[in-house]
Amino acid sequence: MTMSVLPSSASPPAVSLEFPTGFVWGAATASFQIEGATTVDGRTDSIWDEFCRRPGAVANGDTGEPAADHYHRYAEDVELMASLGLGAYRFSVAWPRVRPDGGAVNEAGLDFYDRLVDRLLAAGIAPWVTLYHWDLPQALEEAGGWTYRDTAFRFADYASSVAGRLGDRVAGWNTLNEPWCSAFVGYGSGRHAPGVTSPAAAVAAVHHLLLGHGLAMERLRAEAPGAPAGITLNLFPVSAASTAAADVEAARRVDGLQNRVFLDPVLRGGYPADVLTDLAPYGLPALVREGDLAVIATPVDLLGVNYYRALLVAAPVLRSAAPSEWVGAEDVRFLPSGRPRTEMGWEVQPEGLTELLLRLDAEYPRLPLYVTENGAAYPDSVGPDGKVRDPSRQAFLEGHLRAAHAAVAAGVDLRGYFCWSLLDNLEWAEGYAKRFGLVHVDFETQRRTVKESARWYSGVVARNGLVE
Ligand code: IFM
Repeated sequence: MTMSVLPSSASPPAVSLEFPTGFVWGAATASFQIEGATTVDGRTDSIWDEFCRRPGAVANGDTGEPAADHYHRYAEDVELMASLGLGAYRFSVAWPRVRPDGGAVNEAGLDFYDRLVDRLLAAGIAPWVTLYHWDLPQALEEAGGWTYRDTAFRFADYASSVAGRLGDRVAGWNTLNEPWCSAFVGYGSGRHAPGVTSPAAAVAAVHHLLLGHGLAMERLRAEAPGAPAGITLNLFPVSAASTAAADVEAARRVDGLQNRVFLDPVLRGGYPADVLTDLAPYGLPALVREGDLAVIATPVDLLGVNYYRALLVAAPVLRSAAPSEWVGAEDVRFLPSGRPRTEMGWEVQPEGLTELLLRLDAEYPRLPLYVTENGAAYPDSVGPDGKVRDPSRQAFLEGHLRAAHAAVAAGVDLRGYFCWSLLDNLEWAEGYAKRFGLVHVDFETQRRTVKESARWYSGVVARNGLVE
């Protein structure tokens, strides 16, 4: 009798981590971060144009010019997407192009997105539109911005203009991108435009952004009934650094401000009771008028999840009066968990994505989820051989796709994944130095170079998943 023994060097059989049929594979960008052409075809200033002019507000004095000059190079960029085999492209529309100064519709501004959408469709790429990725017309800010209730209604009018023109071709809609940043970073810590540092203003912005979301949902339902629509939130698993009551309380506050203050109104029709109490000193209960919560809870077809990392939270040790994003919990501490960090200083925590998706599925059931952003900045450069070798980004993406797959395997209704970002771009107050792209951009020459991680991601897209 003979026995066959596998040689010790034999590799185990390949295991496929396939995603569900019809899974959407894409990449994402945002208007102000890539378009440039800030004064072209009738566009007027957004709050970010104004903010970039403030000395010291943005690293290196960087501005929205030229960004990746996508406004003029969109055809080349669509070709790049097609060459990578992407199935979808999530981009945002610039409000100050479509309604300059927040006023009348500017057809020339809409024409740009019309051309982009048609070009995408011709390349077999599904257009996913975000209506608001932070570029509020400066004129509306001067009238009160998101602290002013009327801005929510102006946003709905703008949403109608976009849906009326593009609604016959768009595959999916996000009303707002990361209202946490717009409210708490824009009006709380002031690290982002419009650079206001007022806790009460931040809280007013939360409610008016949510109201704007609900009003825009109603307009999307009317003007673009065929395509799924929802909101995109930047969500974080939050854990307490210890079981000490003060740390547990700090984690509750952070989870409330970061996650539940947005999730619950949209998906459950009301602010969480503890958050309402926490934010009462800053005026939240008084902002909520009759009927607002029903509008905000207009049913969504999807939740967009932007995931970058998890938060480990501890109670404050010192009190300071510095402006903060953490309204009412200003001096909360965020502790490192000892993982490697990206160029943003953010720890790489792929398992947090599984945890987050499982939590959303458990607490807000039957809701289709899309990862609308996930990615990492690393200090990439073009080598002498013309290649951009970025193994850290590839490892980051692979880890997070495995984590997403683990959630799918556990039964989560995850329907898509958009890598942040298609192109290197203006990383807001960090300027152009932080490169998140799958495609490297030389901002002097505007030359695009496909990074090695993009070639790898292209293979994942082609196989509808990973192979190990
Ligand atoms: O670049 C941003 C994007 O605009 C919103 N989500 C996070 C990204 C990385 O910071």
